[in-house]
Amino acid sequence: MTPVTTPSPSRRAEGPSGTAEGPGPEEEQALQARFDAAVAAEERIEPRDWMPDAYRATLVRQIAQHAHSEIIGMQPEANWITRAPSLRRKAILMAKVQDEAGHGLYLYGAAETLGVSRQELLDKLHEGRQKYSSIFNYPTLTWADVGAIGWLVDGAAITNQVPLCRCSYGPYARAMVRICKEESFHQRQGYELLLALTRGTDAQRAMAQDAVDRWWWPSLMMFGPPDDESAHSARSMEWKIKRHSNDELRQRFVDICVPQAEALGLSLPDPDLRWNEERGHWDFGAIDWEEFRQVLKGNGPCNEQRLARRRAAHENGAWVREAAAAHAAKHAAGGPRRSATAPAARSRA
Ligand code: BYC
Repeated sequence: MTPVTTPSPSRRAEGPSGTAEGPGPEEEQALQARFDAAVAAEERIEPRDWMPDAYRATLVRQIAQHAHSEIIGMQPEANWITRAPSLRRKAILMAKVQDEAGHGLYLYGAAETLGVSRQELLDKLHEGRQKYSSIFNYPTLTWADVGAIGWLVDGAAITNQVPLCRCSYGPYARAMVRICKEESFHQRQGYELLLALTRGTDAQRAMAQDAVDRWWWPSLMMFGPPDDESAHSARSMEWKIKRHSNDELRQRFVDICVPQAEALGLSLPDPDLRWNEERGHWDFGAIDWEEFRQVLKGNGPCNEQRLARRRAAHENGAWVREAAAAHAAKHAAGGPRRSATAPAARSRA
């Protein structure tokens, strides 16, 4: 990872000649030039550095969508916690679902460094004003879906997210390092689960194949629309938020999955899948972009259910937030007295 840079005063929002209204046009130009140079030099942009409004807005949009995806993504797999076939599988699945909650927290934290509050972002999610990943609007019909999600969905997530560890915005890049390590464990557990099924009975093999058949195409859609329809890619790549285009990462994912499917003894549901010697990549069939558009519009198989569940979870947790706020307020009021007694309390322990 590129070393983190300490913001120099000239990169800060309030420069030496800055006013309460912000920098004047000349100073703004200098700040923009400094920002461009920092991005070109692979330096990290940090929260207190000056940044263009559109860069900040793009980051808030992407990080918020990413955070929402992590917490909505807990639902399809949590559906199987009570029905996991063994204590070992249950413990693994619980740990994975908990990890996704943690990823959501790191990402909401990263978004907050850009001047938005978590509450504001959650309100937008609950009101359908911000998106989450299309993939979580599909149902988990059998136990094998847990394996297919781990192998394909987490596999796609890693392919997309490893380059985000080099994102130009420091807090997002650093959050991604830990997330990717955990996603890598998730991907392996999915692969191992499918391997166990494919080495099992005919019914287990059929269940694994059926899950892969249903999750393959939605996993390819996770990478976003094709490059020529991707509204944000060019700008995000200029700013080094994104390092590769949607189609590049999708191709990388297909190339990784084909040999893994062979090793699992499973087929991928695409008759057009063919090795292209000239390109050095696997060719694959046409993606149903109309399905993708419908899912984004809220018409996927589980959109309503996912949002309703999320809103209910938020409402049911109101008392925890209120209690935490009351606790914090109480301790803030009694802060100095508490710190004076703290050593004595420790020595009695
Ligand atoms: N689903 O210009 P584009 C996980 C939207 S979490 C829904 O290419 P961009 C996991 C896009 O937002 C997985 N919407 O956009 C969790 C934009 O709409 P707006 C989440 C999508 O941002 C738990 C419009 O389409 N990963 O893996 O340059 C358990 C045009 O697209 C989707 C991340 O969020 C989609 N699939 O590129 C297990 C990674 N694709 O905002 C696993 C971070 C596109 O204009 N995000 N849209 O209304 C990214 O890397 C990028 O945001 C994307 C899209 C590649 C997803």
